[in-house]
Amino acid sequence: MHPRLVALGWDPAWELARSTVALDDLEPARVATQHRGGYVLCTAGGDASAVVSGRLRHGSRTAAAFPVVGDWVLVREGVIHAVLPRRTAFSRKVAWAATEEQVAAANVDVVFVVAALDTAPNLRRLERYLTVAYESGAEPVVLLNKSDLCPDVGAAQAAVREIAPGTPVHALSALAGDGLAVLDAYCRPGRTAVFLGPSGVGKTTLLNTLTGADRPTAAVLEDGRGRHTTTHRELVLVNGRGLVIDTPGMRELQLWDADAGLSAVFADIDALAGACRFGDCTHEAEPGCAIRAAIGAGRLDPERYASYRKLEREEAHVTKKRDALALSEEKRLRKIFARSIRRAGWRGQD
Ligand SMILES: Nc1nc2c(ncn2[C@@H]2O[C@H](COP(=O)(O)OP(=O)(O)OP(=O)(O)O)[C@@H](O)[C@H]2O)c(=O)[nH]1
Ligand SMILES: [Mg+2]
Ligand SMILES: [Zn+2]
Repeated sequence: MHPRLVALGWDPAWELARSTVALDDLEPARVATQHRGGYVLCTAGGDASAVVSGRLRHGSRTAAAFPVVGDWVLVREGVIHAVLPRRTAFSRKVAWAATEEQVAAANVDVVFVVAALDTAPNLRRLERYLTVAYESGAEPVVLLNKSDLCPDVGAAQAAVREIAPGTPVHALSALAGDGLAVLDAYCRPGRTAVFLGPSGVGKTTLLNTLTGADRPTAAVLEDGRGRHTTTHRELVLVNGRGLVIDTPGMRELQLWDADAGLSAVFADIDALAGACRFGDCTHEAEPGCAIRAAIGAGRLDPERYASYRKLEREEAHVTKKRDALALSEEKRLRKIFARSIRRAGWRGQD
C-alpha cells in the first residue's frame, strides 16, 4: 500500500472493498473538497481535481449517492468512476426539501460536536447534534470551546455530561491554548475527525491549532450569531495527527434517518419506557407510566423529555415522507415494467 494513501486512511479493508469493484486499473483517492465544477482529491501522487463520470452521474438516483468529502473514490485521469461503500456517513435532511438526504461527510472516525462556553451551553441543540453524530456510526465527542470566557467551567461541563451520558465531554480554549492536549487522543495518523457545530463556536480556530495553519476565522457578531466564515467542507491532512474535516456552521440541523442516534442519545428514556406497565404506553395518562413517574420524582428533566419527543416526531415525519416517496417510486417502476411487458407482447404478435 502506498504510504501516502495509508496516511489518508487507506487500509486493508479498503483494499478489499476496492477489489470487489471490477475496474482494476482505477486509482483510489480521497475526496478533500467539493465545489460547483467538481472535486479536489487527495491521491497517492498529490492533490488532483476530478469530475464524476457520466455513468456515475446517471446511475445515482439520489444526491446522497454522489461523492462527498471524506469518501474514497476510484479515479482515472481526472474522472471518478466509483464511490467505495461508506463506513460511516453523517447525514442530515436538506432544509428546503421534504425528502432529500444530504451526506455532509463520510468515513469519519470521530465527530467533534463543538459548542462555545461564552454563553450557557444550549443542551437541546447539543442533543440534536449528538443524535446525528451517533447515527453516523462514528464516535461522538463534545468539545466545549472558549473555556476562557466561562466563569464556571465545571458546572457547564456537568450540565452537558448529564444530557450526554457515556459521551466524552472536554472543556478547552483554542485561543488560550488550554486543554488542547485531549485532542491528541482522538486525532491520530490514519484516523479522520470532523468538527461540527454552529457558526462562531471556534471550529476553524481549533483546526488551526492542530495544523498550525492560518485559515480564516471571524469574530461573532454582537447579537451572538456568527457569519459563517467557513463556506465549504474541507478534509485536511495534518502531519502526525491524521485527517480533520472543517465544516461551515449549520444554522439548521434537521434529522434524516436517526433512529439509532435517538436510542443512543436518549438511552435513559428508552430504558424508562421499557418499564412502563403497558408496552404501547404513550406516557400521557396511562397508569404505571415509568416516564411520568420519573418526571414527577425529579429523575427525568421534563425539558429533556420534551426535546426527545420533538426529535422523535421529526424523525417519524421524515421517515413517513421518505417511505411514501419510495412507494410511489416503486409504483412508477412497476408501471414502466408493465408497459414494457405489454409492448413486448404486442410486438410478439407482429
Ligand atoms: N475567547 C475565545 N475566542 C475564541 C476561541 N476559539 C475561537 N474563538 C473566536 O471565535 C470566533 C469564531 O471562531 P471560528 O473558528 O471562525 O468559528 P467557526 O466555528 O469556524 O465558525 P464558522 O466557520 O462560521 O462555522 C473567532 O473570533 C475566534 O477568534 C476561544 O477558545 N476563546
Ligand atoms: Mg469556520
Ligand atoms: Zn409510559
